Amino acid sequence: MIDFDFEALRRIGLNNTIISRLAETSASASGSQLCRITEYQRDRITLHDGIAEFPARALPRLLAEIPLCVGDWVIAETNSFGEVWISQRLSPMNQITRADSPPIASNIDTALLVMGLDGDFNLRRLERYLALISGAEITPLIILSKPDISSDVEEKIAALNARIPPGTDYLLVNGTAPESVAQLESWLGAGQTICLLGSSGAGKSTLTNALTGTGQATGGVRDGDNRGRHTTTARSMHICLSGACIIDTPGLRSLSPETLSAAFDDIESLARDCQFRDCHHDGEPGCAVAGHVDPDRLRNYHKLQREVRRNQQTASERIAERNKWKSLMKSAAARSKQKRS
Ligand SMILES: Nc1nc2c(ncn2[C@@H]2O[C@H](COP(=O)(O)OP(=O)(O)OP(=O)(O)O)[C@@H](O)[C@H]2O)c(=O)[nH]1
Ligand SMILES: [Mg+2]
Ligand SMILES: [Zn+2]
Repeated sequence: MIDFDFEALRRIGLNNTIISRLAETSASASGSQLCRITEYQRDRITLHDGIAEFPARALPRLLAEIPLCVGDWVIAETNSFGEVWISQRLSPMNQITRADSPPIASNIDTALLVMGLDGDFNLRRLERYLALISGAEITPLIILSKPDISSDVEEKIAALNARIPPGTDYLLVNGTAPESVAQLESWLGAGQTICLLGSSGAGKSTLTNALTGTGQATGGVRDGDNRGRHTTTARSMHICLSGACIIDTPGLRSLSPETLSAAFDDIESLARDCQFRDCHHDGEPGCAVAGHVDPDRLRNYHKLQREVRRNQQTASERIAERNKWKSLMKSAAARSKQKRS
């Protein structure tokens, strides 16, 4: 059986459901600890044991079977070199996941769906988030941010009321005003775990800062389209002044031009030596990239670049592009009909 300090772990969200799942874990050597993942990045995991945070790694055989995420409860062991290795994961009481993507967060009591009352306001996107959350059997709470700087607030609220399932709670919260953030109090009891979801720039980190009294980086929104800058790049858990645990996440379309450049800086630095500035690295003369980078990696880079470009397009640009495409298809169809007849 694994030793654990209930009082200390309660601070980071331990509850009876999780304790009952400890029985599923196989008996381990002494030195095994029950911990929670408080930050998950590609190859860097941070654990909390109720007292402090420390870095850890996951055993490859575990990762091959189970994708880990922030909020997971795990068993960790310290080896003779002082390295901490995660050897098991307790099956989560719930998990926020999107198809074909790694899980977003585990063991959540309430999901705060943060949406700006500015240009970010989009009921179809909100419905997608609601479906994601209710599918995971997690209580949603809609946070309508930026009421202080938005127009048509009453119309937007009326449209929201007409659209969301009855009984779904929502609050108007100005994340930059402590008295407004205080409305959240009753969802933030000690030991509760809250997860923030919403597009980049919606105000998730601003809210996290207000609730924890700390400084997650926050970013402005781009002029003109109210879109965010993808300031937050990793999912991380923090402890609120009220004793609740809060998980801040990057805007779900988490690929920004900056993260793409950082992930492919080898390609981008080689590309500076291509003969042509707009080289596509696809057989052009004087290309410094093709042949020097794994072709599959190059293909993936191009694919992700297109994705970033799509994410940056505004809705009207997307519609214009789709219409252009449609009319091209139509004239192509007309041409082939003409040929046949
Ligand atoms: N006036 C006003 N500004 C807000 C409010 N909430 C957030 N902001 C501002 O909006 C900008 C973006 O906020 P963030 O908290 O960084 O947004 P985020 O959701 O964490 O964005 P990502 O990390 O990119 O996913 C910041 O400049 C905030 O100061 C609000 O309720 N009122
Ligand atoms: Mg953020
Ligand atoms: Zn090139």
